[in-house]
Amino acid sequence: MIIDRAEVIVTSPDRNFVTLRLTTDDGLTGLGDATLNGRELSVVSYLRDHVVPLLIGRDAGRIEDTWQFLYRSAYWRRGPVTMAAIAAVDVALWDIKAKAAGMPLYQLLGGASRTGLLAYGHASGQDLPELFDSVRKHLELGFRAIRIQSGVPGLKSIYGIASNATVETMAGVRYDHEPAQRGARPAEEDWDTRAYLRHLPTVFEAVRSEFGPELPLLHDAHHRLTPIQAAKLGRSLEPYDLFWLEDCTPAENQEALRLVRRHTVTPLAIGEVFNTVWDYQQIIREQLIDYVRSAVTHTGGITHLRKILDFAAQYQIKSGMHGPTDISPVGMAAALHLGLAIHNFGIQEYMQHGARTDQVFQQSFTWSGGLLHPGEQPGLGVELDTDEAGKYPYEQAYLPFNRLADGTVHDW
Ligand code: EZ4
Ligand code: CO
Repeated sequence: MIIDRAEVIVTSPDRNFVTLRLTTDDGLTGLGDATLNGRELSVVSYLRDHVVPLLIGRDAGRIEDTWQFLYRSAYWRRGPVTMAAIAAVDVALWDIKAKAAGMPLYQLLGGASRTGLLAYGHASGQDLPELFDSVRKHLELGFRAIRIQSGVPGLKSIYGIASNATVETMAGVRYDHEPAQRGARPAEEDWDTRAYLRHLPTVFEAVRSEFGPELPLLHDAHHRLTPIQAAKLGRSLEPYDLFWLEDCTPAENQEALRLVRRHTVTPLAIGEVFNTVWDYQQIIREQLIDYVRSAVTHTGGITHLRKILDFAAQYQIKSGMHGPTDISPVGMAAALHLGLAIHNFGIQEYMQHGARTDQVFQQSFTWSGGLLHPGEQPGLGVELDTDEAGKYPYEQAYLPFNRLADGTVHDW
């Protein structure tokens, strides 16, 4: 099993995706997701210009060795571009190994630890009627856990609200948001922390009284709070029994979470923008979080994320892998195989992809009873239709950014 070909495929069916396809001398192919939302072409260059030439002629079976070689031989370590590129190679090699073994990847990772993966969807609304409608639509789609994002009176446009309301998917109509917008410049959104901290508990109170105490509810503060503001929010949401409060601070300063923990028992999830175990070292060891948000795609692949999650397991910290639409179907499949195999699975984020995306990527996962399953095809269970992919060339798109009322740039 020698790597014979390595192609970097960029396609933009509903949004931009970067996929690495490796082919071995005996004709097996493996796919890896390298999509970094809003910075896609930097990973394309990292792969095409610096990694692909090193892969040709390597033994496709040597996954750990290839990971260590790509990480250490670059000298410049870590970072989202590097780690997304390494992730794509790693996942493509796992795909090939599992296909060679004739097994779905989760079998190679130790076999299933559960029958399926609890997944949460994104409900949102500018106001309560819109939000309730969105929650109901998600319940109809079979979700058994739901993230709640709400507009804040006085703020025009904020993270997490479905501004275009609906997107067509294979399953019908998706009712959630897609933050990256096509165009030459990032969109500007506005933010007011005090207004948000006042408003959000009233939203959760209304949702609990409408939908009852049992439904697991989540919320994403999306890095916008200081530690003391995060502590206050966590405490004020305690009566509504959140499954988790996500990214309450940016957590680049890991010890900031100590202050949050001291003041609230609301469970915390962090890490979608992290890319190595070193970003987690302190918050795992000091048990400052409850869920690891990293995606396979952004954390050096299955090889590295598994090490993070095994470390987390020693502290009863569980997985909560990032699963927005900017994780491609290939990255989602990798998450599902890993999540099915590990013992400390917590929950999987699941935003459905658009219908065009599902045509570019032929997938074999299943969704039933609120649970995802990666399916029984050998490997990841995803194939890329290059003719379909070729119909959708790259389109520049950026994530938005925030400004406060006085014009200061704020975390988005
Ligand atoms: O903003 O994936 O929990 N999910 C999120 C996402 C991220 C986007 C960034 O690319 O925070 O919506
Ligand atoms: Co998030």
